[in-house]
Amino acid sequence: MARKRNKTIITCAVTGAIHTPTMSDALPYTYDDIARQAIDAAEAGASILHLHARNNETGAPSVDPADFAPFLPRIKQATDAVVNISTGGSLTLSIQDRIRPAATFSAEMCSMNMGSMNFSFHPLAGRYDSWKFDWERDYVANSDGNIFRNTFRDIREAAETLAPHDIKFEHECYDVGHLYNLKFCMDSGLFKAPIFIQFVMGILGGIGADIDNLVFMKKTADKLFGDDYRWSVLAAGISQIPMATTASQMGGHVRVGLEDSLLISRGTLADSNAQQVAKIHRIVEELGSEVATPDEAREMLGLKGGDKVNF
Ligand code: KMH
Ligand code: ZN
Repeated sequence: MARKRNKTIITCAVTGAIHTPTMSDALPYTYDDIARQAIDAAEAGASILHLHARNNETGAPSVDPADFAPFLPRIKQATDAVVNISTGGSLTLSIQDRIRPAATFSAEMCSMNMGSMNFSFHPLAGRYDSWKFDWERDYVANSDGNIFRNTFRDIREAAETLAPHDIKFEHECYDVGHLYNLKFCMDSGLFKAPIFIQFVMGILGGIGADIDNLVFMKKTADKLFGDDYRWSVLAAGISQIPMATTASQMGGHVRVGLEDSLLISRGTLADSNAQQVAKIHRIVEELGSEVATPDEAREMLGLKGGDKVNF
C-alpha cells in the first residue's frame, strides 16, 4: 500500500516591517508591489500570505487599516490563498493599535506574539552605509533598547477583541518559554484547538536557529499540547530555507518570505517572495512531501473560510 504523503503548508511573509528595513529593492512596501508579490507568491505555492503594511510615502511600518485596504481585495480577487494579517505591527506600537487591521478586515488568520522580548536587530546598523528611508538607521540601531511588548494582559486583550471574528492565530513563539505562555493562555480558555504554532528561530533575543533547538521546541510542544496543535517553522536570515526543509521532513509546515530573510542563498539577495516560495516548494516535493492547497490548509487548521472576511 502506498504510504500517505505529508502535506506541507507554505506560508509566505511578504512585506515585513518589524525587523525588515528596506535593504533590498526586492522587498515590497507599496500597495501595488505588495499585491503583486503576494499574488505571485500564491501562484508559486504559498497557501497562506502573512501580511504587514507600510506607509507608501515614508515606508514606515503601518497599522492603519487604510494602508491595508488598497491591497487586500486585490489579493482576494486574484488568489484563493488564506490572508493572515500581522498583529506585530512595529516594536513601538500598542497592542490596541496593532490588532486594528485584523479586526477591521476580519481576516481568516492573524499573528499572535506569545511573549515580551528584546527583539533586536541592532547589529545590522553597522553593516550598511546607505538606507532607503531616513527613519531606518535609528530604528534599527535603537532596537537593542526596545521591548517588543506582548504581556499576558496584551495577549488576553487581543484574543478577546478578536474572538468575535473567529480568526485563527499564528502563535509566534520565539523561545521555549513562549510555549508555556501559550499553554497557560489555552488553559485559560483564550484559544481553541487546533492551535497553529509558528516556531520562530534565529531572532536575536529569542532561540537560535538550529536542529537541536527545533527538536526541543517540538518535544516541548508535544508535551504541552499533544494532538491539539499544528506547527510550522520560520527561521530568520540564511537559516530560513535549511530550517524550513528540516521542519517539513519532521512533519511540520514552513514559512518563507522576504519579511524573515532577504536572501535566496548565502550572499545572494532573493529577487522576490515568489522565488523563495518556489525554492521551498521544489525542495518539499523533491523530498517526498506534497504542498498543501489553500483549501487543504483551511481544513488542516480549521479556518472559517475565505468568504467570511471583511474585504
Ligand atoms: N517576522 C517575524 C520574526 C508578526 O508579524 O506578528 C515576526 C512576525 C511578527 O511575523
Ligand atoms: Zn510579521
